[in-house]
Amino acid sequence: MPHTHHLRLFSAAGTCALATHIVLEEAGADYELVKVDFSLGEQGLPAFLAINPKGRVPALLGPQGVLTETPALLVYVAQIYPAACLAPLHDAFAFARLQSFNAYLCATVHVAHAHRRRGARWADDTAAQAAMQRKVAANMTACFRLIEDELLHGPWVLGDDYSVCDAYLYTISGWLEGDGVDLSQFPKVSDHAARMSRRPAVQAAEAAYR
Ligand SMILES: N[C@@H](CCC(=O)N[C@@H](CS)C(=O)NCC(=O)O)C(=O)O
Repeated sequence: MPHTHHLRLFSAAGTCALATHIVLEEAGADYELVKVDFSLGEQGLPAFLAINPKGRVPALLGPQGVLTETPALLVYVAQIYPAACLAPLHDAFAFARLQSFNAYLCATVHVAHAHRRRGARWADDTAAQAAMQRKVAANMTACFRLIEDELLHGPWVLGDDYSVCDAYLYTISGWLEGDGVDLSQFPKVSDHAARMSRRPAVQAAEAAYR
């Protein structure tokens, strides 16, 4: 089947949208990058809200409409580019494991991280926001202890086969230093990040923000 999926990825530097960006590069997808400038608050302006009323990146615009939420985008790209082998598409249990890993990053780990700079989502009281910030390093450490010991099978997240989970893990593990977490306590995650950073797809995606 010919690829007729011209895609536009709405992304911003230093965000979770890097995961989808890496996966589009891995797939050799036909896409263009649209950068949303957070320093100008573009994510909250009407032009972007017309694309994604959530005011967040990533958003992926394709021929059938806009998709949001990283786990959905990652699986979508893996499914429309099956030849790239970015997900175990024909093994229900392995595919559920992939979804489970991505759901954990999206709903638990990313949200734990967001308490550092986005505490205003949960409390107006500045003292409460500061208290949430002080929990970030401990919560991220606990999340990555679980990833290191239980979830990252090695060498890739799902074991021998590289998948979209790896791009997502790499993206979020890149936030640890800024969150005050020493990555050296997680040797498998550190080694994973080092291997990821050498992949041409990762280098191409990262270069787009420099
Ligand atoms: N659950 C969403 C989270 C998206 C999200 O929160 N993106 C952040 C960047 S990492 C964002 O756009 N923040 C803009 C803002 O809060 O104004 C996903 O996984 O895609």
